[in-house]
Amino acid sequence: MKVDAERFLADLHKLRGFGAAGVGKGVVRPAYSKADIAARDWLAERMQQAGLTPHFDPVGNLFGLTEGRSLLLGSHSDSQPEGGWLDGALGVIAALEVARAAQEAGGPPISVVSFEDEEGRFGVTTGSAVWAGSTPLEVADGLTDRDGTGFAEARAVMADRAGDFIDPARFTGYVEMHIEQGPVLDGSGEKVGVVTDIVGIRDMRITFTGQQNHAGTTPMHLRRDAFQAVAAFNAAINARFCNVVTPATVWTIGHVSLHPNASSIVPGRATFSMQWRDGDSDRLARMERIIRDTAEEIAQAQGMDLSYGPMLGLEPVAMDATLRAALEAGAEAVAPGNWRKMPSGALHDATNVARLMPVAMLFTPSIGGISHAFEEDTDEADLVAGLEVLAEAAARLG
Ligand code: HGY
Ligand code: MN
Ligand code: MN
Repeated sequence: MKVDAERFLADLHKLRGFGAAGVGKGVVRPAYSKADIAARDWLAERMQQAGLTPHFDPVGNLFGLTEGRSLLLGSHSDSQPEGGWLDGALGVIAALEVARAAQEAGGPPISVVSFEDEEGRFGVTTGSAVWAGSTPLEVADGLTDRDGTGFAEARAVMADRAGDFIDPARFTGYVEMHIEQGPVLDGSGEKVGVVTDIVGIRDMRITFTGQQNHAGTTPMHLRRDAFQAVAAFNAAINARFCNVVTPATVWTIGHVSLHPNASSIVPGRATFSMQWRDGDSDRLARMERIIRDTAEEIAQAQGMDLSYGPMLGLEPVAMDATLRAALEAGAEAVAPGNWRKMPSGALHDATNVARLMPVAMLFTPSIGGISHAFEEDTDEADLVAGLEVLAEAAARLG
């Protein structure tokens, strides 16, 4: 089969038009938004034109199916609240191009998927987590986004398109191409990364509730200021994690909501996201203990009530040796001596799909290591090199 680089890049730029925003090539295309659904409808059309049968499942995952058993390629086409044009989109459009080229060449059989809510408006990689059974649909339906909208309500918007969940036995394996989203390949000048494993993650919301009060009349020593509790919590865990983490461990408080969020009111309530990632499940568990103990101590010391949202998590996952070997052979063919094996610090749908079938991933460089930001970008020559590696690997596996 022969992939068409121009057709691939044209489709990638077309997808960027859905939800184009901000500076440069930024997009705002969160799961189930108008832009996300319009992009999925367009993708379904492109799948049909490529000779695939489009199929939406009950959570909005879009498959482009070929007949019989096939390799599955893809990623996600939803974005972060502020995202780049390649995160997820690259893997979906590369999959579409490889499947299209395979249709034109009369094989091998390749299907395509764009998972829904990979970026976790509701959970963590929600669409693939439900398909793979890591999150039961009833549990997902109880999740809410940061504005309080429920997953059940959000996915209902696509109900008129939805068929059943696709039987994973249709697929022999899953390969996901993605931008690296970090500085390694950009720093080394290598063209391709073949992923060895994907880190694990834990994510939960924590709420401190104190006493809302007047910011002028309430003496400092009488305050129960929920923001001060968050600030103390953050300082304390940064210090306590020192004994437990490695240089590869990461943790983030990425969303803080203060109530009522006004300059003349001592905040009575603070809800914040606490997320941590590492390649070792035991370390993730030790960090959880520190988080919970620290939150309890601070709540006690500062007169706060403490509550937790549901704890979401995915375990670290190793890539399948056979699929990985096909990607390594593809990388060596396309970029001889100029690729590397590397772990993934970002999470991907492949983590969930690994419960259903063998999975593997390849990375292309990210300029400046920037992602989850409008500035995210990759040289088009590197995007095309990645596409060629994916096609090579698919041909070998086919
Ligand atoms: O956050 C992640 O690692 C992924 O991009 N959802
Ligand atoms: Mn992604
Ligand atoms: Mn992402």
